[in-house]
Amino acid sequence: MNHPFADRRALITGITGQAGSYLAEFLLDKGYEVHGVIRRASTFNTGRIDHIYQDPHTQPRRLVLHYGDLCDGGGLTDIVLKTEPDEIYNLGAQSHVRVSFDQPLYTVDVVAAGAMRMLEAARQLQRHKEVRFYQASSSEMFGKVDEVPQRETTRFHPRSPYACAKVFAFHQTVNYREAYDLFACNGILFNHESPRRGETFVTRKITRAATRIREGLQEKLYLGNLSAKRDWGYAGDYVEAMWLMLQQDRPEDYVIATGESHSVQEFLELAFERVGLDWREYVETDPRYLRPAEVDLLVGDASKARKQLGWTPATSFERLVEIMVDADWELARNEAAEENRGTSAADRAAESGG
Ligand code: NAP
Ligand code: F7E
Repeated sequence: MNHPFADRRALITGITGQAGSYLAEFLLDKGYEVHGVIRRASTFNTGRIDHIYQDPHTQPRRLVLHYGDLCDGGGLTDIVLKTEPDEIYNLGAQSHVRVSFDQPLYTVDVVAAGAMRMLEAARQLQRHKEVRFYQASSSEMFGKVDEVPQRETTRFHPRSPYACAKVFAFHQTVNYREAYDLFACNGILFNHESPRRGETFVTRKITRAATRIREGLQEKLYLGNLSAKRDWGYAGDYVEAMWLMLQQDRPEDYVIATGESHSVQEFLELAFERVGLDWREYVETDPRYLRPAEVDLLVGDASKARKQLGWTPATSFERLVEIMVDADWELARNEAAEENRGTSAADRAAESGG
């Protein structure tokens, strides 16, 4: 099949994460050769991309993985200069806001200095080849919001080490665009979720718990602040916007959001309702999940992206909850079946004196 983008190469940091895995699928579908930076870990961390990683002996290889770390500038530069990508997507991050209060300096190193290391590597590549750069900026930068809804011009008021680090990376991306003429864009993405969301983020924590409780695998769900409101979209929709930003004539920054805001409690209600349970019987609050400073309300205005990129979200809030609950329900049913198989094998062994 002849792909219009078959001669394009992309490099993704954070390819093993939620958004990185959807972006890799999206670019491979378009015909790109995709390179990803992965961290060496003591256990496998490629679960979200195993289904698109071909047999290494198959030629040509369209997905290639490289060991690297956003804390290691030399290694990143080597990867960028070796792979010579047309497009770089910097999605790697310590992305958990609550954890950033426990590990502030590490978070700043990965998120703020890490973005700068990638920008520097891109600047070096640009000396002999044009390259376009996407920075994964975040609605968390708006923090204690100055206006509702938030748009590209809304003042930043970050409320966590993570958000402060993202503000630094945002400004450096603009600075490299202005100082070095690098084609660099910030996508200011509001929360995006999916069945591939990490299990300690609130949406996935809820859908895992609701379905596990339904299948008798768990009794309670402990949460923090239920009144916080977020603009939740589907991660699969949002990666297209990242790509579209790098296909424009001029590099700019864009808000990507649904324009709707819902509370954590609304998410809870819908998720438990889908499995036929009343959340009030199972949810308890635990102060461990509260944050030293909270972001109370986020809702984005993506009209610039709609007008200039032609991008609109395809998945509603209600549908997003359904997609996540249904995927986790299947997982929970499999876990329950596995547990029963384990029990009956043990029963059989006991009966036969084994
Ligand atoms: P995620 O699931 O937490 O994925 C983070 C990725 O970064 C993983 O691949 C992780 O690798 C990698 N990573 C972490 N530390 C690293 C390091 N030191 N060096 C290299 N890679 C490292 O995050 P996501 O939800 O896909 O989000 C993608 C990006 O968008 C992040 O930058 C996030 O901050 C930003 N963002 C997310 C949202 C959202 O709602 N999801 C909204 C706005 C912006 P491992 O798999 O090895 O841990
Ligand atoms: O929290 C509240 C919590 O951790 C959402 C990251 O992708 O999106 C994400 O950051 C809300 C907060 O996501 C629990 O206090 C209540 O108000 O799912 P979250 P986040 O902090 O919005 C932004 C855009 C990013 O850029 C980040 O990388 O839910 N909440 N109880 C809880 N949150 C968690 N995690 N766990 C709870 O038990």
